[in-house]
Amino acid sequence: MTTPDSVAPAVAVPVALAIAGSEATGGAGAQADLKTFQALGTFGITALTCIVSFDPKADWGHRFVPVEPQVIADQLEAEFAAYDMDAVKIGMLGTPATIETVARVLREQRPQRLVLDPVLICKGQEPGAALDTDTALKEQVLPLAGFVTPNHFETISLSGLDAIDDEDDLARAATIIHERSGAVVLAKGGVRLAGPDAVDVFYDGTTLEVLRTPKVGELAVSGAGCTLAAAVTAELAKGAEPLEAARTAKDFVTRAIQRRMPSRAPFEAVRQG
Ligand code: PXL
Repeated sequence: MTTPDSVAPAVAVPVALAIAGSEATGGAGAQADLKTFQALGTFGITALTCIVSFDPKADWGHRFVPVEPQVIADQLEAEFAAYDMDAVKIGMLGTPATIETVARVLREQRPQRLVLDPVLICKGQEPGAALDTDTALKEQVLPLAGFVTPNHFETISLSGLDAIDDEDDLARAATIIHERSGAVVLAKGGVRLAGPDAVDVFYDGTTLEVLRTPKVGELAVSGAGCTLAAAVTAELAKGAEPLEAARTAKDFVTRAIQRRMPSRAPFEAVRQG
C-alpha cells in the first residue's frame, strides 16, 4: 500500500496482547486489560477466550461461555501475523480445551515477556469447578511464563502452603512459586492480609521486595488484579525491567482503585487513569 507524501508514516508503538475473557460490565478481564494498555501508551489487542456475564437475577453469579478453540486459534493467528508482540498477558482461560489451544500457540510463537495472571476462579465463583482448569494451567502454561501474578487464593494453590496470613507467608510462597516455575513472581496480598497496607511481594530469584501502599478500603474492587498484571505487561512491552514494571504497576492500580467506578454489581470497578 502506498501513502501520499503529505501523510505522515505510521509510527510503531509497543504491542501488548491480552489472551483473556470478556467481563461484560467492564471492571475485569479483557476490558480492563485494554484500558490499561491504552493508558500506559502501548497498542493493546486481545484474543477473547470466553464471555462472562454476571447474572443480576441470580445474585450476580457468573454465566460463562467459552469461545470455540478454533476461534481462539484464529484470533491468535491474525495477531501474530500482523505484529511482533512486545509482551503478552494471559488472563482467564477458563477450560482445559482453551488452555490446550493457547499453550500450543504459545509454544509455537514463543513470545518474549509472557505474563501469566493465573485466574483460577473469579470473585464469587465456586472453587470446586476449577480444579481441572487449575491443573491444566499449572502443567501447560505456567512453565512458559516469565512473570506470574497470583492473587491470595492462587498463591496458596501454586505454592502448596496451607494458609497465607501475613507478609512473611506471602514472601515464602512467592519464593516457592519462583523455585517451582522459574518465573518472576508478584504475589498479591491486596486486601486479603490484615493491616493498614495493601501488600504485594515481588521475587525474581535474587531480589525480594515488598510493595506496599495504604489500603484504599477493605473491600476487593473488580479488575484490580487484571489491571495490575496488564500494567506489568505494558511496562515490560515498553522495555522496563521486571522490578520497575512491578513498581509502576502497583502505583497504577492503586490510582485506578482510588478513582473506582460505583456499580450496582457486588463490586465497584477499577477505573484506569
Ligand atoms: O478478576 C478475574 C476475572 C478475569 N477475567 C474475567 C473475569 C474475571 C472475574 O470476574 O470475569 C473475564
